[in-house]
Amino acid sequence: NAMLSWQRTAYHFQPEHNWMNDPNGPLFHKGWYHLFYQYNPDSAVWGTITWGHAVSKDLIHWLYLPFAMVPDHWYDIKGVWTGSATILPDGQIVMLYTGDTYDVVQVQCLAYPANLSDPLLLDWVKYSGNPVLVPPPGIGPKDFRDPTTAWLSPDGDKWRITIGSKLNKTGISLVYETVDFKTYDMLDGYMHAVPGTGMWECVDFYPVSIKEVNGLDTSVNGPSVKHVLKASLDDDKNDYYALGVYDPIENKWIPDDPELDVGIGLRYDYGKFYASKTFYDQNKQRRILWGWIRETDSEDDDILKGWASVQSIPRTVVFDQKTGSNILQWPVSEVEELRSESVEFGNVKLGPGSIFPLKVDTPSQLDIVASFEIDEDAFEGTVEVDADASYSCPTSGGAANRGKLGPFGVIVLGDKTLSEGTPIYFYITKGANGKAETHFCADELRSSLAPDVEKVVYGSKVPVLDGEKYSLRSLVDHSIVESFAQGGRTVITSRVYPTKAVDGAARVYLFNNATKVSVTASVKMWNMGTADIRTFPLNEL
Ligand code: DQQ
Repeated sequence: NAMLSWQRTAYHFQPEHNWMNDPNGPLFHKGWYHLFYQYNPDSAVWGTITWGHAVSKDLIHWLYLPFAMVPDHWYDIKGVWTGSATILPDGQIVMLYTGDTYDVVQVQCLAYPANLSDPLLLDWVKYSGNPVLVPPPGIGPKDFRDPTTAWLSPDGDKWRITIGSKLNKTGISLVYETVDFKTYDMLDGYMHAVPGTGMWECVDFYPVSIKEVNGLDTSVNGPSVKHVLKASLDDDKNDYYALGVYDPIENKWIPDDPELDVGIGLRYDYGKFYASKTFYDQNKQRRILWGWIRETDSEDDDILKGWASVQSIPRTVVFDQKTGSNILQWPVSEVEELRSESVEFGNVKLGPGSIFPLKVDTPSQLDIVASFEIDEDAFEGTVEVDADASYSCPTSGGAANRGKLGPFGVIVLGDKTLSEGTPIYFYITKGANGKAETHFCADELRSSLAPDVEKVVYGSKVPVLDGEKYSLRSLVDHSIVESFAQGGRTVITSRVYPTKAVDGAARVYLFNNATKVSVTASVKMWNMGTADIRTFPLNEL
């Protein structure tokens, strides 16, 4: 199978070889975006982790740099684990990360660039007094990891960080205060705790403006600000967030809606997306989110391919001023640099049970924007008494399961006969009370003829407001499909491994598999180029 080479992505960040997991310490410095990442130099499976390092001018084209940090001290010899960067007002850069010690205790460590005037930040110094934090009394030695970016305390004279942990089955976030990043005081209590959510990995905590569309630096707070608290749940390997308000005096974060608290409510992504991290991009005044997207094929195939995992296309994050109850995620605009020829299909009428092939040149590298309007009369007149109130994408049986008002959407990475294909679609349910709910799903059940890859249906509800069309955007890149509904209210990332619908043999379709309603679709698709991601020739420095 030629090393499964067609699965390699063309414009997602991934190392040349071997295993990658969490994004670490993203930052912008002297004209370059820096991405560090959990990396195993020895194989395509997780192991003793080193910090890989790459830089980019535009978040799309990347140069691999030498490792930033390797496991070489007693306090990180079992792995240089996840961490975050803080840029201080005077321009200094502070990196805090978790070390896995020789006796398997999780400790926090400090590192900084040897030479701030180097735009590439090639050399990193580990502080001689490391570790700077060890697990506090009552916290397990293996439940103390992934420090956040620091924010300023209310007086502006101290820095605060939060670190995820757990007590029995309650996920918690501990907060520490420091002046110099070398010595710390733990604040009383927790910033937040949610029973039943287990260990909180890779906590993220940041402000979003409820009035402006620009991003906010991590220390900003005030009346027109809400705070996002995110935890990566070790128990189910998904990233959950909630919107709330941070009281810096009490050092408490209170969720806007306790029923949508961290770990029991909203997810960043209803597919594969984990251990994510944001940073404030002072270059373009925006907050950018990165996430680790693992493979869902077998470990044997990963070893055969010689690589595993990609990073998501970086996404801007803003508060959704229309719903007021979620964030919006959207691919950074730079990804549009990769767009070349486009094709457009306007007003395609899709009767119940129809399918419409779309012709494109590079079907495995696409940026698809589609919107759908449903036939109002049929919609108004339709009531589903059994009310699919319990409909949920994961248990629905996928796009083959027909309802009166759905599914309709696109099929990507399909072959000529649709023996393979991944439908990305909307499914509307309407109860006897006339109340409609829209679900956004990605169906992998027929995504691959290969037997040993995960094939599930992903998805969740998506708010669709009065007057809005049903709209989606999908970035297709060989073995990954990242899909955004309603401007980024609900997001689904799928890894799929077609065996026939590969490269130029793949096809794209519009479909409407509803039994009752007709749909009018408009779609625009761009061929996506291949990003330049390569080793930086250091001798050219
Ligand atoms: N990955 C790192 C940890 C983190 C986990 C180790 C999340 O620091 O908790 O590779 O994927």
